[in-house]
Amino acid sequence: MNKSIKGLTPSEARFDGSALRIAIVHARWNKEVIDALVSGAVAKLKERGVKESNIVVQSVPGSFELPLACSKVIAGSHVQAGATAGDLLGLTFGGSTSSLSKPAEVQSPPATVVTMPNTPFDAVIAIGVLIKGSTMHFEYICDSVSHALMKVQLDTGVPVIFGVLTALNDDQALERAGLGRGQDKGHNHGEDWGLAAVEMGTRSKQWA
Ligand code: DLZ
Repeated sequence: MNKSIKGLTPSEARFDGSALRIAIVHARWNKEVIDALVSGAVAKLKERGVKESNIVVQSVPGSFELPLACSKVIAGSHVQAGATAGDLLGLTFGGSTSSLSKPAEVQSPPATVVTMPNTPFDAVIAIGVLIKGSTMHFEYICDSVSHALMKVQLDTGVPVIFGVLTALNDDQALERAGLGRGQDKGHNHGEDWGLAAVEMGTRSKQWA
């Protein structure tokens, strides 16, 4: 059997993630696959030196919610000092609950709020798993989410890594998360997305 020519060629450069801050925004639909993909991405981020404290994980219900959440998370990294991106969304990051009772200076802002850069995210990884059903839902969501995620990265200048599986059935999704049911478990694409985030986060700093 001919070996497939498909696949990602590793970069010749080894990118150092130790100075990067990366957000992962993931959907909760099809959680078994999502969990493996998120773990794969986090493992590669850490392998490339990204500090655990600089990896922020945020969840949303489904893939359709990913573009807005990514956009808010990116915007939230530029809010007033003392607030976190989580404060902006009023949600949870990386296991630590961002308080709804915000620091005093954020609860009672001065008359003129000076927006100053907090620590911005160097890249965001959007992770979702869409599995085709019997209606056109899949086609509409795949199309709108991929276009919207592209728009977020072009509008903000922050790399958004496209970690959305668009699978025709459960097996395709499982295999792309390294969870295949056959002898060949497949490859965890989350790992590629972690590496892509480090590469694009580093490069976009250089290109700035
Ligand atoms: C509704 C829905 C369906 C049917 N399938 C998926 C899916 O396979 N993967 C996914 O991430 N989300 C799915 N959703 C949820 C939508 O993305 C979205 O959360 C809801 O329509 C609410 O906006």
